[in-house]
Amino acid sequence: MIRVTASPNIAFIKYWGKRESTSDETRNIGLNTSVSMTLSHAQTKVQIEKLNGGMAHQIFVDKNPASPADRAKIETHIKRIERHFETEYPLGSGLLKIESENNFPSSAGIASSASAFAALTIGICAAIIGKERTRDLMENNSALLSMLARRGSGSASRSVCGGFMKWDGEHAESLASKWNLLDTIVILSRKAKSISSSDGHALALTSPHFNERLEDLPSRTSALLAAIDARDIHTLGALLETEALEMHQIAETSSPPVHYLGSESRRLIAAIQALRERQFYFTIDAGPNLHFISEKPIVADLERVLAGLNLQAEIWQDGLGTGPSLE
Ligand code: 2P0
Repeated sequence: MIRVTASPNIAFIKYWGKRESTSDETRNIGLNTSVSMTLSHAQTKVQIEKLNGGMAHQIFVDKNPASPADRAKIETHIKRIERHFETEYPLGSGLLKIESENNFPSSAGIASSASAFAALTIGICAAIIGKERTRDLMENNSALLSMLARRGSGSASRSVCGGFMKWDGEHAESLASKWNLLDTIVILSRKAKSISSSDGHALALTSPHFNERLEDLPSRTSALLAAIDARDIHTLGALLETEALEMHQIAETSSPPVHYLGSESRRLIAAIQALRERQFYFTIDAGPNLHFISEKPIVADLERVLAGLNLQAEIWQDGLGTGPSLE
């Protein structure tokens, strides 16, 4: 039995817009460098067992048989990892029973495809090349795992290690910082988004602001990396907010436009921006929920702001994680 856990990551500099690709090897490469923090408490757990007989892999997601779309993505992922190792391991993985489960609420603004494909990549590798060699990759060649995970889902390239990750091109790499930041997630809505991230990526290039964003990003990214190194929460926070609002501006000015933020998200953003002194800063994924990054716990502050706005929300407390595990 192979057991893997991996956590999602929250992007500080977003992956939004992909390079054109004509092969599986070049799938899901961002047009810009992105930077993220891997979380801790939110986790995907993947359990993999080799089947003795049968005609097909058995795949379960959150205890139910995988949807045809999820099944196709996971089967493709097994094949691409088998292909990668086929010279040394021509027998591949054999037929597998794969069970994937999230411990966090779905559609909560926590990117489940990142943790799922990071965990699946490690688990499928273990089924093909064995646990010992996979552990060796986790310690000494996370770039290979990151590259394989990326081809399943771009953001998964940043979930194969803990801490902070920088993804540029084929794979992501760990940053040295161990700054113990918190991510307090305010879940305003659990409605599944109407436009998938993959469609959002494709539409991003139609925004009239997209090229300007690509020009601005190298200096924003350098400044953000320097703020992480210096543990400067205020500089980091200002950059996080600019970046998150810009990603949503790109989405909203795409043709057709993509609206991920709802009126409640906007009211909360405005109320937070109006606070005179604060130690916490927002970032937002492709959804209506807000992530607040801080050094100290801020749940009480957020509850006060939410109460003042008469907003109902669930709060998920998370923070910097140490990366995937394989048993
Ligand atoms: C990110 N997002 O950097 C950005 C910010 C959402 C908002 O990466 O098509 O699910 O599987 O490569 O990784 C979401 O995109 O897209 C995403 P695919 P993915 O985290």
